[in-house]
Formats: sequence, C-alpha cells, structure tokens
Amino acid sequence: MKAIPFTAVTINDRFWSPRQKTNSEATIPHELAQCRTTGRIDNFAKAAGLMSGDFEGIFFNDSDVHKWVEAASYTLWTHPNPQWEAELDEVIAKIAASQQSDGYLNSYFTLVEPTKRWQNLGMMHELYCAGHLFEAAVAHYQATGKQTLLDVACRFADLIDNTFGPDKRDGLPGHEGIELALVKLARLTGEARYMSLAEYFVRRRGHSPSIFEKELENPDLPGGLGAYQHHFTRDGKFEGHYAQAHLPIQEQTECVGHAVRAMYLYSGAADIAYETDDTSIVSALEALWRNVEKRLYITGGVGPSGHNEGFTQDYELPNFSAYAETCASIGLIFWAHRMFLLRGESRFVDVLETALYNGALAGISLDGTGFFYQNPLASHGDRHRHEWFGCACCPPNIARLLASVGEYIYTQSGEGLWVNLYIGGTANATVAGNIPVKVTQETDYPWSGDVTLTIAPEAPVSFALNLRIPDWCEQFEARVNGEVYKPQVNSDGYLSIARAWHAGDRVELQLTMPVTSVHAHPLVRENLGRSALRRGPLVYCFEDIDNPNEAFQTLSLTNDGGLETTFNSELLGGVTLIRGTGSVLDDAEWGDNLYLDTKPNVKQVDVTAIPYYAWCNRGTGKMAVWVL
Ligand code: FUB
Ligand code: ZN
Repeated sequence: MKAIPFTAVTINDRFWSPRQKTNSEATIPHELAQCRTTGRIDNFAKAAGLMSGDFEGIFFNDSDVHKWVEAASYTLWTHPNPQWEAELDEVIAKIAASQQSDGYLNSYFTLVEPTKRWQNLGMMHELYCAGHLFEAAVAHYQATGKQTLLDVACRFADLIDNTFGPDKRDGLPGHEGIELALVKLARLTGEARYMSLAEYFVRRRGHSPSIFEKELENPDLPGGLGAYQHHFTRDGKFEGHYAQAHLPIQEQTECVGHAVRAMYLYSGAADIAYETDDTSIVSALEALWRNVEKRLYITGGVGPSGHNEGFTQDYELPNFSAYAETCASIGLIFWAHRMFLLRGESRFVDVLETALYNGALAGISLDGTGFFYQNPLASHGDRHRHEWFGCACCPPNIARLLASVGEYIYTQSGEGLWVNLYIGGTANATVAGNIPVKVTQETDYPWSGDVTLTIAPEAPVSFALNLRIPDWCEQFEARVNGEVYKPQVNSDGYLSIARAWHAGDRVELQLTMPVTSVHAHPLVRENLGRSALRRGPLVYCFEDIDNPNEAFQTLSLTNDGGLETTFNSELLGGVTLIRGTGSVLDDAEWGDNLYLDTKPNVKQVDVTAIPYYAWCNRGTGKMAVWVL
C-alpha cells in the first residue's frame, strides 16, 4: 500500500483550502522573515564565507530553515508563485554555498566548533539537521523538479554514509529524524546505501555499548556536558530513555523520553519495517502503539511533561501543564500514517485525524502568524501565541504539515483505493493493472459528515474503494449511483465497495456526526468527574470570552441532552458552535474565605463551545476542554 503523493492530489475544500492559502500567503513569508531577522539564513551565508560575522542563535537553527524550505516547496506546488520560487532559490543557494568540500553541512559546527564534528551526537543535532535537509531536498525536487538542493543532500548523505555504519564509525542521532529522511531520499534516488544507513540507525539504537554513554566520557564535549548529563544520566549513571536508546527497537514496548524524538524514531522504524518486512519491528511498533493509546491526550497531543519535553506514565495527562508540543502531534501524524501503510487499519488514521484537526492545528493561529509550542487543554488565561520562538521547531513544522496535507488523504495498492481523510478535491490514482483513476471528493467535513465521491477510471476497471468509517461514527449510510449500499464495515474499519467502476460512478457517504460527551479513563486523575465534547473529528473547548463568568473554572455541563450545533460563518473563520445549558458554582458567598461549611450555590448559565483548534484567536483568556 502506498500513499498517493501530494503532487497527485489537488485540494479544493472549504476547510483546508483557506488554510493552505493562509499558509502560502501569510505563514511562509512570515517564517522566512523570522529566519532572516534572527540570523538563521545569514548563518549559512557566514559558513559559506559570503559574509562575515558570528553564528547566531541555537546550534540546531539550520533545521528551522530546512523545514521552511520543505514547507515552501510543497506550497510552490499547491500555489505556484514565481516570486516565492526566486526567494526559495536564493535561500537554497546560501545553504548550498555553506556545504564544505567534503559534503559536510552544518552552519553551527562550521562556524563555531569546526574541529569537533560528530563528537556530541547525543545532544548537538548534526544528524537531526541533516535529516531535515534531506526532507527539504526531496520535497523541493518533487515540487519543482530542480536538483539544486537534492545534489547537496546527496553529497552530505554520502559523507554520512562513508562516516557511520557497521565497520565504520559507530554513531547514532541523539534526536531522531534522519532515519525517515534517509528513507525518503533512498526512495527518490533509488540509492540503496541511504536505505541501509537508515536501517543501521534504526537497528543500532538501544544496543550496548551505547555511543551516548561513551560520549559522556568526553570532558571536551562540544556544547558541554551539562545538558547531556541532565538528559542521559540518572543518579550519576547512564540512562538512554530520553532518546529511546534504552533498548533495541524490537524490544521497546513503552513510549518513553522526548516525545518528538520518539515519534520520529517510530516513524523511521515503521519505514524500515515496511521496506524489510521485519515483523519483529512491526510487533514492537504495535506494542508501542498500544502504549501511546494510554498516553494520548484527547486532542492527539503526546508528551505531557515539560521536564523532558516528553512522556511520563500511563494515564498521566494533566490539562493546565500539558506540554503536548505541536511537533509531537505532527510526529504522531507521521507515525500513524506509516502504521496505516503497514497494517491497513483505520484505527491508525483515527488517531492521525484527531492529531491533525486538534493537537497540531491548534499550534497555529487562524491568521497563520501566531504559534503555540505547548498545547495545554486548560488555561488560566496566561497563554498566548507567539510569532516565533528562540527554539522555533514548531512553526515551520506546522507549515510543512499544512502544505503537504494532500499526502494523507488517499492510499492505493494493486487491489484498491483507500479514502482516509474526507477533504474535498481530486486525486489521480493508479489501480489494478495500472489504470489511471481520477477521484473527485466533495464534502463540507469536518462540519458535516456528508461526502460525495466521483470515480473516473480511464477505462472500466474492477477494484475496491475503501471508505474509512471513523471511530467516532456510529451510524452511516452509503449509496452507489443512488442505490443504498449495504455491506458492513470490514475488520480494518473500512466500508469496502468492490465492483467494476465506470467513469462518472458516484458514491455518497453520510456519516452521522452527533455531539458526544467523552469521559476519560478513571485513572486520568485530572479528568475525574469531567467530560469533554467532541463532534466528528473535532474536540471542543470552552473559552471565557464565550462563557464569561467569574467562576469559569467550575463550568459544568448539566444538560448534555440539550446541546445544539449552529454554523457561524462570521466567527473564527467559520465554525460550528456547540451551545447548551450548563452551570457554574456561585462563589459570591466566599468573599475572602478559603473554606466555608456551606455548599456553594449552583447557577444555571448558557454555554458555548468552539473547536479546540480555534482557541486563543480572540486575545488571551481562560480555556477548558474538560469540564465538570
Ligand atoms: O531539539 C529539536 C527540537 O526542538 C525538538 O524536537 C523540540 O522538542 C525542541 O526541543
Ligand atoms: Zn516543536
């Protein structure tokens, strides 16, 4: 099974088209301006000797530019623009000029610690930055057909391949990401060495002796020992959990450590399992998936703790302090997508969809220029979006995701076509016997569950059209050319319509999309006695701007039966609101008292909930996903 690439998909959708337009017109220019003013682009020019000056910013700032290049490349495909193509070429020229004669490319090490390459793989991100360069190069080639960045990437990949591997230098990325990037590079170029290197990085991790433990012995470590010891030791002893280096991948069963690192590793491991048919890796990934299901916010956020930017314990999902980094939700999308490609089961896409519409999308403001790094599920009114960060991994990550969302909608195999996401537009697929099939999708998802698909094969052809029935949907109806289609959902979670398809065949799917009140497992302490609202793929939240009350934190939904939905095209770019009656505790009697021996009175109030992704777009205020 293969994803239908973004280059074969055109999005024409009421929800996603405006987002991709904002991404192209606001986010991409905004992020380039930020990369310029913070010295990120100049770092390459300085490393190239094109200008003088010191390295500016954090040692892995190159990766933000690489992610921006990736995002801008996808965007050039969806929104061609000669001015932006020229800007992109200019940035790429500087990156290329900074490449050293042996292929090495990293502006921090070139400018600051040129004699200390590859000595602090655990913390200094040389391989992580390389991975983002490779992903950018692949996207740039796919979108523009230009080799400029791809040649740079291949030269660097050759150097890394000549440096690391069995019988060469022992090494691993402290922050994963290069594994999945090398797989992309290998698939595009057909270069088997890149695939083998990715496989080496996946399989070497977690074996003794640990390269990270060895690096800790270096008193002259570039970047210093402080952060390394903090993350890689406990009680003075080496511990690899932070970077998922505690066990070989086949033995891992628990999602541990830094969440973005974990998501990228599992994604790369899934790619290697796919390429090598390694069932032991698939089994481990299944175990890890079962575990992440106990560590997953309802929004698709992962990694609750700021301490390690990552995982803690099963069911430990605090709301106010949720870290749930935007990049971690994006990484979860990458992993879920690859799990689907391995297993063909809709349960992975259910999580992908949740993370996409909630945990990841909340990371960017509606105008495309404000970002969240952390995505809490409740706020006292002390959170606001930022136009950029010193550590700016999230803004270009969400930009590349939004620009490439077409990639996640459809997959195809010799036998069939899978429709995973309900997003309007067209796709050019190839099914049974390489017959080109154009699929057109019309829908008002996520506001409505009605979807119409028109199938247009170049010649009549038999294949199975597999429509994902989301986990939130309990009732649906399907029609083929107006006739009710009865078969049940298969064990993979799809309505599979196998027949001979002719040009103009029409499939209508109606997914009933009620508001549901969701309860968390009782072991999620913070949510005891609370519920959250969900409708279709969207998780909802309450903001105090819609629910003004001194005792906002006591908001309770007394009347779930009476919840109504209305679409408001004027609000937050157009959203379906959930309205009903609820209550708050009347704290008027308390005055300055902390304790009283009376019960507070209950006051009835009208309540309004908005989609979580849209929160904090009307100034700073209180917010809650889970209410009493
Ligand atoms: O270290 C690179 C990126 O910056 C990580 O993925 C994020 O968590 C942030 O620390
Ligand atoms: Zn991030």
